[in-house]
Amino acid sequence: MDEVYREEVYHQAVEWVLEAGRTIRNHMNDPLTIDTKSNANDLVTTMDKDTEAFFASRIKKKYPEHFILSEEGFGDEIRTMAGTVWIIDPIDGTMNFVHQKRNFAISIGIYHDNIGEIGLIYNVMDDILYSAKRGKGAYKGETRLPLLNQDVRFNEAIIGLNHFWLCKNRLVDETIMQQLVRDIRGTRTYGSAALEFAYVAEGILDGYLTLSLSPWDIAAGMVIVNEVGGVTSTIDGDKINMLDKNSVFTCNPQIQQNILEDYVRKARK
Ligand code: 2AM
Ligand code: CA
Ligand code: CA
Ligand code: CA
Repeated sequence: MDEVYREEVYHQAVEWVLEAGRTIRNHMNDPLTIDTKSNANDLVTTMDKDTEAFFASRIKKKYPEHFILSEEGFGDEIRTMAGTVWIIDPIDGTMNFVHQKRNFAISIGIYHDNIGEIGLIYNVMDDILYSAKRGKGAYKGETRLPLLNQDVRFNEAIIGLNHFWLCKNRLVDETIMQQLVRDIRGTRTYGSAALEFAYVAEGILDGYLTLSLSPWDIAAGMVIVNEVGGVTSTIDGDKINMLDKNSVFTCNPQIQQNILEDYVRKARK
């Protein structure tokens, strides 16, 4: 993607994200229509749909040649990552949006020919924008994020981890994952994959491990984490496929092998 063009798209995307965030904040106390999707705990609200519709209409009008891959159905049927693709989660952390009224984010990754060029994760209620352009570093607001700590040791790591890892599940032996929890310094569960990626980039989490995420949960985060020297793969260490669901481990590279080889690989069913 041409640098001047990328800069233009970046500024436009930031403007739309901030505008969408403002709208969400202004309607935070409106009555919500909440539906469920795949199961009773998989929520979607009118705010998720309205926010996605906002992005889709703006993008289609200004960039008719771009594609949209998004959660709530306003995007395109994408079968290839060729060209410019906006990968959008209008509200990441819908359960937090509904129940906690905080700790949710707008997540937008802009990819060109399958390469992540722009990542934006906007913590709406805290008004904090994490952003990155490939090769240009990652930012929290106006502040450039430093490269990840080279000295972090496995037993000092704090890992974002959903509690389902510790319940009986189809992917891993939970007893080995319980041992991992004992061996590291601590775990956190924030309930927004995008924010957990942002925290890995910020260095306040050393990794984030998750069983099954969609492209829109991770597209922006991968660009941002990459810019501070972090790495993202499936839990088997394979490359992420942006057209499918993936298990995900994003982390400081210092702890990647430890966790994937010594725990996840042994726990893998
Ligand atoms: P969402 O809020 O956009 O659905 C919650 O731990 C994290 O997992 C959120 O980032 C959430 O994104 C994501 N997630 C992905 N698939 C989910 C599902 N089926 N149900 C609930 N959360 C899901
Ligand atoms: Ca959802
Ligand atoms: Ca999501
Ligand atoms: Ca969502």
